[in-house]
Amino acid sequence: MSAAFSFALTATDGAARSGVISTPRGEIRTPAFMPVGTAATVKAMMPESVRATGADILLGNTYHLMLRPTAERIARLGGLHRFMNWERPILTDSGGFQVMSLAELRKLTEEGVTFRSHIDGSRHRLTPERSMEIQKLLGSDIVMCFDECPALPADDKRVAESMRLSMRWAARSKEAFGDRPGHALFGIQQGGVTQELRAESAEALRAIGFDGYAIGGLAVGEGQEAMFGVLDYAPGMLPEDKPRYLMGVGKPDDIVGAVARGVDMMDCVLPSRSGRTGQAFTRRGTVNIKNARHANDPRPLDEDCTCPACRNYSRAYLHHVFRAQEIISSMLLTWHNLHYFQEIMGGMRAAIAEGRFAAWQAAFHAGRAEGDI
Ligand code: PRF
Ligand code: ZN
Repeated sequence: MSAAFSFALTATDGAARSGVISTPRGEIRTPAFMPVGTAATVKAMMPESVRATGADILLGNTYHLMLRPTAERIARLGGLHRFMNWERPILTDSGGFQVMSLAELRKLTEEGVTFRSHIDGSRHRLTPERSMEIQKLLGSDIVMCFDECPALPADDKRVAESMRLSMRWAARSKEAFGDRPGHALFGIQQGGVTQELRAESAEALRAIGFDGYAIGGLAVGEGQEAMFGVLDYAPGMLPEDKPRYLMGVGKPDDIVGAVARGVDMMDCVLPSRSGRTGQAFTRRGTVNIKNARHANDPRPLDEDCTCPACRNYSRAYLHHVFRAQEIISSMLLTWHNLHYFQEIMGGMRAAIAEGRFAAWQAAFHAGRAEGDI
């Protein structure tokens, strides 16, 4: 075990990259997909099961944990890793984005944001300094800067002002984070879908200097074509020798397209949330398990998948337990979806390492149907 945080690129293929992030809590193979463990749990999954799907790192949320059970309580109980029984790396989001999408009666100022909890209406405040304090109390390995992100479409003036506020908050985040060996602080690029604003944001972040760089403010209503349009240039604006993290993305084809454009890390609730609503992702397309046509189907969800849901259960069974609202339905479909997302990541890592990413990407797209299968 090394005490430092570092990133080593091991292969590139076109714009796609593979590498390893080393942390005192273990290695993260990139491109990496981070399952979301918002409330100190990846819903419906035991941590050892999440690991068995191939995850090297989880994402946790400042916003949810500060409200319940509070960062101070988690710190008293030994930190988030011990609290949730996940000893490997954890990245925590900083809270601003979740305040804007979940909290009530939000008030945004230069200082930070005040809001009411979506759980009990209690009043709270988040600033760059408080977000850094909370993420430190949690014991997060990768800490995110406190930022703000407008929903798209938004006019350029609004996007520019928001981005510049986030860049001032990035400087305050760095100052408050201080020097914490073995822990990393990532900056977050903003600027909507405007190339000049993305360039200005990247320049501001590079001047401050971070251990990694996130691309924020995408997948917020602009659509895949516009997102890929930004990803055609945004990763190249960020330092080549540091991890690049696309926040809150996405569907399997979004993930593949992002890696093709130079992204190293991603997170999304999609595989876990869809698992609970009966949607399964497979190499042939999406399966809606609540559909009546699965009721008598003895075949597995995906013949080629080696996850427990596909090895041991029929579509008919998965359909039945979903319809009966049995808890095992969420467990099995979440496991399958997380397993499939990690299969995609592993497939891309191997393809990049062997210089056959374009062929891998073509095969990925060729095997898929639009709509439910
Ligand atoms: N900023 C932060 N978290 C995020 C985003 C962002 O822009 C997004 C945008 N897709 C998801 N999560 N801090
Ligand atoms: Zn499966």
